[in-house]
Amino acid sequence: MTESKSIIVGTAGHIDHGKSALVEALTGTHPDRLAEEKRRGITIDLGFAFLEDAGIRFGFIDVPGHERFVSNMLAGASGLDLVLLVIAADESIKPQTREHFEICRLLGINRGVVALTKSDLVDADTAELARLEIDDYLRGTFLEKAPIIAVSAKTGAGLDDLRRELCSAATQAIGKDASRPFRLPIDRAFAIKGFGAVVTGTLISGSVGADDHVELFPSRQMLRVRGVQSGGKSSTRATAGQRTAVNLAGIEHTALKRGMALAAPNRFLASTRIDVRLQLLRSAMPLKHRARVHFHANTSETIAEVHLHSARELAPGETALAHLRLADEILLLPGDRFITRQFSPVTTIGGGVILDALARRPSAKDPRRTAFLETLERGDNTDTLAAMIDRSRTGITQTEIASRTGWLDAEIRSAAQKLITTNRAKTVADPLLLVSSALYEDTRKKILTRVEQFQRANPLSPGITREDLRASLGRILRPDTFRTALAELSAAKKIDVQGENVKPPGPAIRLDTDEASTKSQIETAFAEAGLTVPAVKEVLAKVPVDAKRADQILHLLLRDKILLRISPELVFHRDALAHLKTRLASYKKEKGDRISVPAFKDLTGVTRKYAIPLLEFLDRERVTRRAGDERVIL
Ligand SMILES: Nc1nc2c(ncn2[C@@H]2O[C@H](COP(=O)(O)OP(=O)(O)OP(=O)(O)O)[C@@H](O)[C@H]2O)c(=O)[nH]1
Ligand SMILES: [Mg+2]
Repeated sequence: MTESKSIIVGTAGHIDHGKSALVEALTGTHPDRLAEEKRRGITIDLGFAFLEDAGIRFGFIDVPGHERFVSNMLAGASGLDLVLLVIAADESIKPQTREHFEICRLLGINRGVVALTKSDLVDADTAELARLEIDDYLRGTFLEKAPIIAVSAKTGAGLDDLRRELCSAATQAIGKDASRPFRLPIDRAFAIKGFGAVVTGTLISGSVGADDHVELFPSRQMLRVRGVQSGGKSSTRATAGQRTAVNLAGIEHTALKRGMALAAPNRFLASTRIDVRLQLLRSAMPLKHRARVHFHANTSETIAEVHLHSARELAPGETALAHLRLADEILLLPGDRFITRQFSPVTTIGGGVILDALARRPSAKDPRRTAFLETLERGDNTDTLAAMIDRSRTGITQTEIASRTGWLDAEIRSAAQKLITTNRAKTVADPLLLVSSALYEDTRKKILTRVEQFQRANPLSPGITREDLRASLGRILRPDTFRTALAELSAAKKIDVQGENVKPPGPAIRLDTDEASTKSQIETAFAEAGLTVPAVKEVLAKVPVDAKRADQILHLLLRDKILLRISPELVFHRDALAHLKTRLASYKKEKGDRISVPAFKDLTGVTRKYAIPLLEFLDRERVTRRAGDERVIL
């Protein structure tokens, strides 16, 4: 059996036009749940009902028509695949017919059916007049060619036609993608005795089943799914496009509410700054830079401050790229739609689509933002990824790409691969870290220049250390980028990496005649002195090169461990120390394993000034161990 298609249909329309009655007539379920709704005969909050017809599983969301409850309507409208625009034949188009329909347009809903309800109350002429008005109103919109079906919830007239048209629209609708990462905006939370916390919502992406781990936004708690229901029945897995109830372990229902969301774990981040394409309705007042608006996206609602990137004001009917600073954290992804409502009085003024859900704070020093957003808006994954890499400056990881785009891992890999094969980006780590080819080339060039420069300034040095080299590259460079560039340059023999040191390729250190004789002069001075070594300063004062170079040559001898520094003042030749160790070994054989400081002085012929640091050195080397006033020879 083929999986049946799941489609979410939402009602829209003015108060009292018969939305709830029509849902009941179609599905057998009256969607009003609250006692207050029943008492007042109006819908206040979202109601739900289900219908299976012609292999299609419909989830109905019934919304309130009252202007005071538009925010509830918005929580339901964002997940729709189809709109059922309900217009009463006896009243025709009224204010919330317009407002709800504008909202559907702004949310990008692109398919639907019009129901001309209460047709039993009007004569043929009135019905025809209503049709003409509706035709006129819908011209140029996504419902221009939609069927307008006259129905009556009271007599049942037209219901079969309406069902047929809903099925045909549902067949054409694209529906939601179960293979994408899981995301469920929450529209209700409650407790069921014996089960605990339950949330419901329209499953807009992916799927969810018992024992899944899910992340709650914006709190980022990890929760376990106890069980799910989809389309009003319990099931092992709910898939995208279904009304879904999720029973959650490890949380009280009081900690859950509309506006939160469940999502695939460790994949997304919550947003507070978003860059968007903002559209202002023709009916709205001009929107000023820095105006505050009510912001609705998915089931959530908050306040946003609008920053226009390139104007002081947005004119009615116009669109612009804008930055919205949200008062609360919300889980949002590029492509998500939103609605803006005027701060006061509260009316719907516009909406739009999210381009960058993790946007930077607006800044005059960011002239490339517009071009960046226009690239994102064009929606080509490869170009989008390239633009994100460039904008990131230091590169972007697999995790960052996933949270910024909502793409599947396979989509990320495919876009990355295209950039790599066309030399637009370079991968420098596994798991994926992509940097722009420009940055990578720049890093390579800088490494070569720094290594050369350093060696020219310090010809006797074994090379610049990795750490100094990395620090000298100036900007915040990711360690992986540096490591990869260094490894590649070394493999290509453009640099020579020895342990911690990096130098230009070629023989280690070329000493000129003076330097070479300085080196042997220093070595000889210490070799001949045995344990009664001279002061370093005295030795360096006699060499034929300047103090700086003399010091570097001394360091060369120390680095190669020909000389050893055992205390800040004392340097010994390695042969002298080796000889000392042999003498201690024979002392142990002849006189036992204990030696006092005076005995050590006698043995070596050195003064106390040398004896103590030497013994401490031997302790460190584990040749001796201190025991009271004496040493044990080990
Ligand atoms: N005669 C007649 N009455 C209808 C029909 N449909 C609905 N009604 C009546 O109209 C009134 C309002 O219907 P509802 O379905 O509650 O209207 P609604 O659009 O859901 O209203 P809100 O949810 O408050 O926006 C009720 O008294 C219904 O019985 C119809 O087709 N014919
Ligand atoms: Mg109703």
